[in-house]
Amino acid sequence: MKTVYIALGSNLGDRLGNLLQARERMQSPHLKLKQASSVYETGPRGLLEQPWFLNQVVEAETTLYPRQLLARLLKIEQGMGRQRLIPNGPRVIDLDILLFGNTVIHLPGLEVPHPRMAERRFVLEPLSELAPALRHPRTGRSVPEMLAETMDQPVRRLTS
Ligand code: PH2
Ligand code: MG
Ligand code: MG
Repeated sequence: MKTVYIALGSNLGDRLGNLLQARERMQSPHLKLKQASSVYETGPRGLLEQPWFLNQVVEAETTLYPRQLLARLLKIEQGMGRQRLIPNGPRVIDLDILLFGNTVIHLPGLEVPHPRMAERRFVLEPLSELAPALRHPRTGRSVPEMLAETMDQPVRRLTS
């Protein structure tokens, strides 16, 4: 059994509904969602000319192997109608494995920890709610330490 952190993002259609639906679809005996962060509205990174995102992070426990978990997440993205047109472009739902226990993985199509998590406030802000004491398995840096360097990126916590 491993503790995993998964990032959710949506900037097309009913963004809040998409996050909710993805959480419902992820939940299973092999992937038990334990905690969900607040939802944040966040300025687009990478490709700037696209709608703002809603982002959230969930903590889950899983008996799946990393490859199996990735396949599950991609299948949920597909089932929710995700089209891959432009890299980093607008999407109904994006489900990214951030951390898989303390495991470091370099495989084609699967890099864990997520290679860009340390520079993304839209990941670190929600992650800091769930696991402030957690450290990056490769660099050893804490979440608050990484977060402090991203404070110029616009995010707004939604009140629920
Ligand atoms: N995802 C990206 C690229 N840029 N920007 C925000 N604010 N939120 C995202 O989830 C996001 C992004 C690629 O996956
Ligand atoms: Mg992503
Ligand atoms: Mg992705």
